[in-house]
Amino acid sequence: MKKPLVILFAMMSAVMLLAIACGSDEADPNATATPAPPATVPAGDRAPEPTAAPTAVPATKAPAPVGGGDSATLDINVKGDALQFSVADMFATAGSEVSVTFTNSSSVNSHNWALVENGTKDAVAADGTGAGPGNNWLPVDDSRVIGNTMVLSPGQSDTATFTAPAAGTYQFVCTFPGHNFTMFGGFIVN
Ligand SMILES: [Cu+2]
Repeated sequence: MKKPLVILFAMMSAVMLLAIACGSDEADPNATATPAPPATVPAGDRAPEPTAAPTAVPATKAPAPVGGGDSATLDINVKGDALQFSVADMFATAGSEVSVTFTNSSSVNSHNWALVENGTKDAVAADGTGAGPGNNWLPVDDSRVIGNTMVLSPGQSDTATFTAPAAGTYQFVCTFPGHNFTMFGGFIVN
């Protein structure tokens, strides 16, 4: 009777050990096996794509710097026969090549368009009056004048081309004698 009991205990303990072992085995695989596959599979699938992408990116970045110099075309007119420009402010980007086309649609007045340092429009116009119509009513080789059109008779147009100066506020003005007091605006460089 003793031997069968020992065997029975041995069998019972073996079953318990199996149950414990199986119980712990079932808990571990569920915890570790499930997260593992998703983490490895996508990594393997995505691996080839990043390798191809870096090759294509430098190719697209290369053309961009080629067109580095900005350019802008601005149009401005007058308000009929009034001594006023058609716009109050104009805008440009520092260092860009700017073309300002000024059309004088007045039927009676002559005008010009000049870009000058901020706060100098009246002084430049006064000196322009001294320079006379032969110089487009503008002082010659004056550092305050950044760009300008010719003096335009009614119906004419002309384009002033210049490099936009450093960021800041400047003025545009008509320097035909007497016009500078009402015929001007702000030129903002960003
Ligand atoms: Cu004018």
